[in-house]
Amino acid sequence: MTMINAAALVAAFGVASATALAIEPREPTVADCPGYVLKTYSQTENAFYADLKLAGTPCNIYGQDLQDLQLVVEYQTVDRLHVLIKDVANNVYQVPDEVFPRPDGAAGCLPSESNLVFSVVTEPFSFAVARKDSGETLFNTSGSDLVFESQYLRLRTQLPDQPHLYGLDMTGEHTDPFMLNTSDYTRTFWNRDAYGTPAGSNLYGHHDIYFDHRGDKGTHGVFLLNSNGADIKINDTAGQYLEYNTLGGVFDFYFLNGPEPRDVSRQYAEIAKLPALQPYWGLGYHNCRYGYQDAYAVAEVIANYSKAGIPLETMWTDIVRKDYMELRRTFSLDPERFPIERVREIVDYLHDHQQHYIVMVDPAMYAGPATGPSGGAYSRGVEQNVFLKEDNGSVYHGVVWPGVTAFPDWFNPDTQDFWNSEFQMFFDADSGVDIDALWIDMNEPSNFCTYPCSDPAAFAISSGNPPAPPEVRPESVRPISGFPGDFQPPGLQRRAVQDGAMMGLPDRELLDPPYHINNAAGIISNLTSNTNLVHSNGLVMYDTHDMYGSMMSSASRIAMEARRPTKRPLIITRSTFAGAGKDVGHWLGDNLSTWFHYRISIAQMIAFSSMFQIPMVGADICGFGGNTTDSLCARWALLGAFYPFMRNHNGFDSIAQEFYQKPLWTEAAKYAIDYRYRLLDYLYTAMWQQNQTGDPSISALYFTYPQDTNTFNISEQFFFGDSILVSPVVEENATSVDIYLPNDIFYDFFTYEPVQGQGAMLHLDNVSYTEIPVHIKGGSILPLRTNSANTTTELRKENFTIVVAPGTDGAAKGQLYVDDGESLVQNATSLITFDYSDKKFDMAGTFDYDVGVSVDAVIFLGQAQAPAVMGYGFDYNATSQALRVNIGQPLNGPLSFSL
Ligand code: MIG
Repeated sequence: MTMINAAALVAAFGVASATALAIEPREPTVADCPGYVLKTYSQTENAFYADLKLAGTPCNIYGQDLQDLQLVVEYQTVDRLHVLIKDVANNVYQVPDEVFPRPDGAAGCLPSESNLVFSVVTEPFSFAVARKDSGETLFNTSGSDLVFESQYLRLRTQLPDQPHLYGLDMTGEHTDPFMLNTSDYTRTFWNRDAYGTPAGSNLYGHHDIYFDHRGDKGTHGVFLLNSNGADIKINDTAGQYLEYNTLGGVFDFYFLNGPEPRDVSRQYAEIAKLPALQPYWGLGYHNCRYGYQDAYAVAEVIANYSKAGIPLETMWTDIVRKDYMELRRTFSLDPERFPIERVREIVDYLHDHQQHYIVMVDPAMYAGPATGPSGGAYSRGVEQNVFLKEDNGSVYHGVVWPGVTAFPDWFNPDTQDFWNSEFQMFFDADSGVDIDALWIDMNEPSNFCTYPCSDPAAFAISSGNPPAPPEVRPESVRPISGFPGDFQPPGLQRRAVQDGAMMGLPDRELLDPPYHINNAAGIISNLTSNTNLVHSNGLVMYDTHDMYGSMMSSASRIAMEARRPTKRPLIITRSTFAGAGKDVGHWLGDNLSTWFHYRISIAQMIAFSSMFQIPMVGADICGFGGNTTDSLCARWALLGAFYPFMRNHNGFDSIAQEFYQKPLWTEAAKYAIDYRYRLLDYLYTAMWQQNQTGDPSISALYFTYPQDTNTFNISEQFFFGDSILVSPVVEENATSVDIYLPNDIFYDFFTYEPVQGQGAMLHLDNVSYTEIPVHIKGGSILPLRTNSANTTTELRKENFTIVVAPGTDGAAKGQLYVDDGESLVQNATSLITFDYSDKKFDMAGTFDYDVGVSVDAVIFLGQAQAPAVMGYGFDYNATSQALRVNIGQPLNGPLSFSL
């Protein structure tokens, strides 16, 4: 292997760049790039290493071509293949382990055991990944040359025609609400404050994973661990392809075999980490608004909910327009409108009534003198040296809500202490605002100051030149199998963090790189903190920008745990990077009160739950910007009751939309919260299951019916848990909806009547503004609370009713997980399983957590007739074909009986 040291590499670049630029007669394009050739390789039992050498004259289009790369291929598990293409010298920035801990692939798996096969073409270098059993090619880069430059990476994979692709973040693009477009389409990663979540633009998150669903040929996933800005282009001009264009980093791919969609979710969770389990109360109904004028307005809202009889679990307070902060400064209280005594009264009142309180925290600290009860966060931050800095060592200043602000540097090891202590001071239960959970915003990070603040011309710069599609080359594939195993792999270490020194390749154009991604805000430094800022560990914002929100999330989780060490933190963030779900949940940002945003929220929620492993997700119910309408807000209450995170949130200049504002909304919301709460343990169990295994709690129809091609592009229906199919009405003033029912047996959730799905659309009429079509999938058993309650604390005192919905084979299954709902470490838990087959019902499992309630009844659906004799009393309804068996026994041990 040729290893060259960092200094030599830098010198080589200097020469290459000077020469190339001096003699080049015309602007080179990507088509001039020479590609790489695989020179030497070596292998171990489960890994393959190769040297890649630039195959000709550097093209240096958007930076400088790297001469020497290393390919590392690891068979990590039977279903996961890791393919890393990086520089030999390890100078190029890679996502740090502290932000995204790498999965432990050390144990590895033998290629002979793997379900995936890796192969390479040596010249020009390309690689492919295929399924072992069917030979189906999943990924194949032979159609165009690899480009690996200091500020631009490109790799293209061929795909089958008309592929069914999902993921790569959800941008709200209205022409393809769910399945990715396959022609002339770009998805951009560059986290951005995106008011109105405009269609077809980069929004708040960076999740570079796609699911490729090929029906009966299976589903697989491709995850690229890279945090740099990127355009992913999907097109069909040179055969169907998907092309990565990133502003840097390395190609760090994980191929996930599936072959079922849910397998891909689980396999991704092994890399991204399992999502945090949320407190039970966090699944209750939340109300928020930007613009409550003072503490009295907040108190009034709480009182009005109670007067209207709408269960309010949690009241939220925002930052500005007189919301709780003084002059919108984080860690301050407005002394006139939100005096600490009044705020504490509100919090105490809420806590006395089993309700909760949440406020917002923004990362940018007001760069001014101390004010308010715990004012002075900025001066403490300066003293502790925890803010992002300019080259000259002075604190970097941007402009956010409070005015001139400084941004915490989450890579600085002292920032966590600073954050913990600011939280302790401001939110301390004895003297501060005793919040139960946290809302973090503006952490893309957002900056109102356009770059460069004095130069409006910067706005003009937008998308880059799309590279010309090269010809498809014939393959000369050399499969790799049976590694001999006598080779010692070279170290895979990323460079150690060096204090102060800049990390990553030197001499890059960090503020406005030559390749322009399709950032809706223009150049990458616009409306965010400057991308040439250097973190305390030497990493630059150019590379780390998209992780800022995730890092704030992790730091905030630790700070919340420090305040209440025994309780699960609930944190809702706007900006996320891959893997954020292990710490936080997410709301879908500044949507508008439109039917488009109502509908798209379903696809977004499906993506966050089943593809990105951030299952605590929901959109602002009734819409954030603009004015909601009577039917939109009523329908949104009904749909929002099936978001894992159910919150009504509204902008300051919109009409009021708290559910009690209109009788229709009140009626819809009461009904919605009633069924949500009866289903709350079912939802909690689904969330727990995802926390244990990565099985998604919200999913698309094709997850359950992967062979049914009609389901592939359904984005306005979804599964809530494994068993509940939700099919909302999706248009203004409509009282009907066409829904798809796969060829399977379903039961109406509200009437219990069986509905045989025909693999066809079904027209539903007379769906009033306070109703939503919901079906139970045959084969399921649901644990429901018999009655709803006003708070989740009261709900936990309600008995259960078990609903058995037999499948076409007459059998059904379900489970119920119960614990105390909020402790990080549980003393006792119960995992109760339900089974129904051959007319026999069985409840078994563990019952260690004392739920303290009873099973009122077991209701069997789809019963053609009443049983002749039974050990229990029962009621039979011939119309709905539901048989209710009255049990009335404590839920503390097994139960079995036959019909
Ligand atoms: O620039 O805190 O997405 O939910 O109400 C707007 C005020 C700042 C954006 C959030 C929104 C919140 C608002 N914030």
